Amino acid sequence: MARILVVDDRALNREYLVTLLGYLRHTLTEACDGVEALEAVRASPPDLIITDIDMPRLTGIEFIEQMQRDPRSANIPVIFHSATYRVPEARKMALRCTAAAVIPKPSDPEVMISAVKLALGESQAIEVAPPPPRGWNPALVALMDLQCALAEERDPNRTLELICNAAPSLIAAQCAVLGLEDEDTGVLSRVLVCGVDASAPFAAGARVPAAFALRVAEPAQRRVWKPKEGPPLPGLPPAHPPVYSLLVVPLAGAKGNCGWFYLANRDDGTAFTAADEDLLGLLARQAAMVHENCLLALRASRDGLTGLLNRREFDAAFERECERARREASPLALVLADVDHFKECNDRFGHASGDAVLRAIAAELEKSVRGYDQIFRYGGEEFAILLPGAGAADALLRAEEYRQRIGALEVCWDGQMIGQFTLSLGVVAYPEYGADALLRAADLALYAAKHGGRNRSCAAPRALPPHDN
Ligand code: GH3
Ligand code: MG
Ligand code: MG
Repeated sequence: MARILVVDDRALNREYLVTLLGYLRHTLTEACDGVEALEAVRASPPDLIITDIDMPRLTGIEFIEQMQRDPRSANIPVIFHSATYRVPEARKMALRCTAAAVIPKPSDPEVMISAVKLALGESQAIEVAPPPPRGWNPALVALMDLQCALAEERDPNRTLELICNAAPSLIAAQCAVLGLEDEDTGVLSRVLVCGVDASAPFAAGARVPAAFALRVAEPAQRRVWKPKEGPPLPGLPPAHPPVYSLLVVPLAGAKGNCGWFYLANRDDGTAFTAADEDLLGLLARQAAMVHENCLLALRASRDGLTGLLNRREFDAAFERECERARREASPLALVLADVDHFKECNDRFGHASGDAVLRAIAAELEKSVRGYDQIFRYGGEEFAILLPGAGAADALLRAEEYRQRIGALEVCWDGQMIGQFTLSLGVVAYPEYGADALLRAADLALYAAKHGGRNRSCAAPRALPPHDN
């Protein structure tokens, strides 16, 4: 029996295929995205791959492209098991794949079984994609399919990717580009692309050319078409692939435009229609809403002055990390850091200078924490650092490094040096202290550092007062 690799980011979809094909006595392995799938293929090439298209990290199309570049796996047959709105794109890709079939989700078990038999050379004829039920508009089916996928997606970044990736299939175009702009500076904060090289059109951190910005702003210029015999459309960045038909819409959020979304080169070579514009406008409104919600969530989790994660985020992360440490029986360290004699700075130079100092210290600390460690603004001039996997001795070394870096920091404000600052730090670790006692122990350690003369790191006392444990 054959070895079949099933690639899908949704467990339910994998389970369906594993159960269905398991009955036919095939041996099934699973991967939940393109990266995992590539690793699985390299470790042991299967006889057949059934892959989803929209997946995090590496899409099904990118996975197959990479896999086919390797001669050892170039001839493995592939079945795309794809959301309806990605089917046109998958069909294009299928033309380049070995013995590929494209089956829209949700798939009929019989259709899937015949596709597998055909791909494995066990049968000849196959009806791969049944026509959509009579009376149903395929574009409507595809749109409903996308809406279902969006409704299930919790990760806002993935939601934006889904919207961007769906657009060229829904409106039959060569490529889609979605740009998110910083609301204050107008600089591109993020660019998503589908069907075009990510580096080609617009780079994050750049500004769009004035002529393009005008198209976004002017409703009359949002749909343009030029005959293919003539020069392509002007006003796009120099590295942009040639464009003959363009449809661009703004991402209209509640507080104004937060970017734009365009499709280039309608598949049939004609101009984009008013209906295309309505549909892209609908997707753009959804993208704008997701983006705005994302910004709101980001703001709710960050401290306004320093930009560090705030106290509420600390409480949640602390609980999560304690739980993980307990479950995995791994250490977890907590460092509390308090700026020494900070009040004097406010008193001497004013509150605004104090704010600048806190920002500078926070930025330096943020640069100092490593890998999986997380820093939070715990209170006024206090910071908390969570170090998963670190024991007390390691954390004490890290605390000393924070202390030295802050001690070496020279803070200027309003053109004048307002001096150097020192930190007192309290260090504790699980499992020396139980999760319930960690915070109190860190407080006591910090207290010991203050009373020991400040500008130092102290470990927690060996035993807490009895009522704390
Ligand atoms: P110690 O070495 O004992 O920690 O002395 P300290 O002066 O740092 O401690 P204290 O608790 O007496 O004072 C903390 C000061 O931090 C008082 C408060 O106004 C100031 N502070 C807290 N949050 C902020 C802030 O966001 N901006 C500014 N400018 N000051 C703040
Ligand atoms: Mg202080
Ligand atoms: Mg304090």
